[in-house]
Amino acid sequence: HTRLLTVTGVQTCALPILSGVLAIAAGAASAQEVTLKAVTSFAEKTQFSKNFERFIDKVNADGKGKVQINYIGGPRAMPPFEVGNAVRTRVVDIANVTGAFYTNLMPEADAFKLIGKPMTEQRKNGTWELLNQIHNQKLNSYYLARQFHNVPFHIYLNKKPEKFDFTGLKIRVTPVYKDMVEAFGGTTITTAPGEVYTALERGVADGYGWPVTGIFDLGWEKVTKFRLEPGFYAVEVNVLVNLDTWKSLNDAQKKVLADAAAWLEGLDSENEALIKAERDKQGAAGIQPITFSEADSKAFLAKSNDVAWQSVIKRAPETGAKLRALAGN
Ligand code: 173
Repeated sequence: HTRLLTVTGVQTCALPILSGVLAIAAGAASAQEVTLKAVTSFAEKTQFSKNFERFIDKVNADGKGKVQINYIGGPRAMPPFEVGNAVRTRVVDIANVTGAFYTNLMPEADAFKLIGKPMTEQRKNGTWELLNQIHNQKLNSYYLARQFHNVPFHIYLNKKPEKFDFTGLKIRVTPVYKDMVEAFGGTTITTAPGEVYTALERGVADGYGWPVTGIFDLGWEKVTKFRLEPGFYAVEVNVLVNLDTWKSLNDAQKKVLADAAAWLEGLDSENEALIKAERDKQGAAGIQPITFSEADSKAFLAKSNDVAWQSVIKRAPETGAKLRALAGN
């Protein structure tokens, strides 16, 4: 009986020590759960933020005890053209942003639109690696994922041209469309997406560049008459992680993000159906396609491709040429 009591006494005594050790271990484990601050350069819950929001939900589900994402939001929190710099300076840890919004820091970002191969292929043939190196150097960031490689851009218009000629037209652009619109004689005004509606409503712009999907999100169907065919280039919205943040993560944390990134890139398989539905919806909203001959359409695509590569290569001769060789166009 005495022995038992002694044992009990020892246990009673040992327990606080043991639980103290456990508390330290638990403390260390919970210190390993990091929370990353995230922003998106597109309005929340709209086409080009949606999949990033699904990615965040996945990371927060799969990353319990390891890594979590705190979603600050979109352009109401930060102007789109500042997002690249905010990742660079670690004002945020992770961002959903298109290269068109940070060509000032990294001219090669203008080449994304010219690279339309699936990400599985880009990760095999060295494209991802080269773009990651450039992001490391110029944007102090890790190139975690790229979305929408199989979605084209279009020029939407309220005045109908006679041919592939934008002479006399003022068109809202970003760096994605600027060189090509000017090459076809148009005048450009660069704005963030948030200013497109007002520019069209007031007639400050006669048209705008935008992907085939997403124009209903901000009500642009109300101020859009035509969609010029064909679609051109490849949409790109990527997920960047500040490089210091990335390096501070352990392997398990990196794996949660890398696995979610592969899953996010896989969501591009949904785009074909989305594009079809969106074109139908635009038609139902009264937006008419403008089409010209097949030969002229081919020439339009070839010239759009060439002027854009020339522009990239002029600003980034060595890496631009390497990217063009990898893109094969
Ligand atoms: O038109 C734009 O604002 C733009 O460049 C873009 C890029 C990727 C997706 C959507 C829009």
